[in-house]
Amino acid sequence: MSDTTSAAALAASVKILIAGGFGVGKTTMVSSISEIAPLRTEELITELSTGIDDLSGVEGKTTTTVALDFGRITIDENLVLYLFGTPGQDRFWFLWDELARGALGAVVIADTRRLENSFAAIDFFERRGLSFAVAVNCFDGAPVYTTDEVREALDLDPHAPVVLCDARDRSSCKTVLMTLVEHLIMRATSSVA
Ligand SMILES: Nc1nc2c(ncn2[C@@H]2O[C@H](COP(=O)(O)OP(=O)(O)OP(=O)(O)O)[C@@H](O)[C@H]2O)c(=O)[nH]1
Ligand SMILES: [Mg+2]
Repeated sequence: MSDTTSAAALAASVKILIAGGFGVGKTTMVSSISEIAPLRTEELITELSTGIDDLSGVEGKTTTTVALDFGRITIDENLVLYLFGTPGQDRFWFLWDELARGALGAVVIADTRRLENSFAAIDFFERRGLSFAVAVNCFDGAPVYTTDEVREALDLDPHAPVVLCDARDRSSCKTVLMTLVEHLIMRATSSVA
C-alpha cells in the first residue's frame, strides 16, 4: 500500500464538488490536483450540440464532461478530499443533485470573461445551504478583477471566500482547497459555538 493510500484509509474522507459553468476549468483543476489518476468522462463536442449547448466564449473547446470528474488529494494524515467535478453543460443539470449528495462543500470556478456562466452553480449551492468558495480561474488575456470586485459582481455573501487561481497549477489549486477547508471548519465551529 502506498503512503497516500494508507493515509487515505485512516483519515476523515470529505466529498467536495468542483463546479461552475461550461469550460471554466473544472476538469483541469481535478486533473492538476489529484494524486491518483483522475477519472474523466470527456466526450467530443460535435455539431449535434449546435443550438443546444452554449459555446460562446469557448469556441475552441473540443471536449466536454458528460458525467463527472473524480480525483483525490490527501491534505494531511487527518484529512482526505474526494473531488467530484460536475459537467458544465446545461443539459446535464439533472446529474447535479446526485453528485451533490453527501458533499460537505464546493468550489465554484469562475471565468472573468463569462462570469454569468457561474451564476447557476452559485444559486444551486446557496439554495441548498452548501458552503462554497469561488475560485477565479485566471485565463490568459481575461479581464483582471480584484476578489472584492468578483464578490460584488457575483453578489456573494461577504464571508464567502474568493480566490484567484490557475487551474493548471497544482499548488494554486491546493490553495483554493485549503481556503475552502478553512471556511468549512470556521462555519462548523461557529455554528457549534
Ligand atoms: N489559459 C488557460 N487555459 C485553461 C485554464 N484552465 C483550463 N484551461 C483550458 O481551458 C479549457 C477548458 O478546461 P476544462 O477543464 O475542460 O473545463 P471544464 O470546466 O471541465 O469544461 P466542461 O466540462 O465542458 O464544462 C481546456 O482546454 C483547458 O486546457 C487556465 O487556467 N488557463
Ligand atoms: Mg469538464
